[in-house]
Amino acid sequence: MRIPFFYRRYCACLSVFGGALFFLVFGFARPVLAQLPSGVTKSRWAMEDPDYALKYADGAEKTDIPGKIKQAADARFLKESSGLYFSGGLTAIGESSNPLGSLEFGYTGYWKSFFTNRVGLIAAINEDDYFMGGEVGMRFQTPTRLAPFVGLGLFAGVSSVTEEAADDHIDNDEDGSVDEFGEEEESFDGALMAVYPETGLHFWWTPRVRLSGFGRYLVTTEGRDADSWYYGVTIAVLSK
Ligand SMILES: [Ca+2]
Ligand SMILES: [Ca+2]
Repeated sequence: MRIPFFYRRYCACLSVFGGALFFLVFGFARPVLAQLPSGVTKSRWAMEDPDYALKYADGAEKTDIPGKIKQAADARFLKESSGLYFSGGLTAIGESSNPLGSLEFGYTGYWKSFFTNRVGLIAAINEDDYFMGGEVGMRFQTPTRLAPFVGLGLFAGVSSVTEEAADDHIDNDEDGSVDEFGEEEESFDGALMAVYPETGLHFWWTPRVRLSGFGRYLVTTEGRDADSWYYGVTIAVLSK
């Protein structure tokens, strides 16, 4: 019996995304998230960092509320730190209702406390489609513990995209039956580039471990039909 394609797709995507999430949490995140977020009980949250510790050696007085807020938010000490990041994400190319699970890893650094750039590798797959390649990007953020950011990135790689084709009166897969249930055609296969604006939020779990969520809009060389949203979560471990 033929398993309905949307069910197969759903399962394939879930397994990729599930695998990514599993790897993210148990492979990379668990050791670095083994401790509670810094500063649960104290507003001087980043005393592990020598620069921060020096700056706030004399903490704000109990009654100095603005001072307390400042030291609880300040993440300017991150300037010139860098390290590895690892992401899991979910995207769908163009009109495909068929999301791809993605994995991404690379290296990122803080040139300024409010400016980062990165270089990385990305692979996204589901049962039918994939894209993989390299990417570079930069982001501007507030130099704070909880930090909204905006950024720009560039992806270059290869991709294969399959679309549903059950209502175009063509036997796309040449199996002798026209527009059978679940018929598909390969709409694209080859080099792919995309630029993307993105936005998201960082949270410093500890002065070294950063969690992020982001949304990107991929504007591809395959035309506006292939543009897509890409959502992901990232963990990064940085040091000076
Ligand atoms: Ca057919
Ligand atoms: Ca067809």
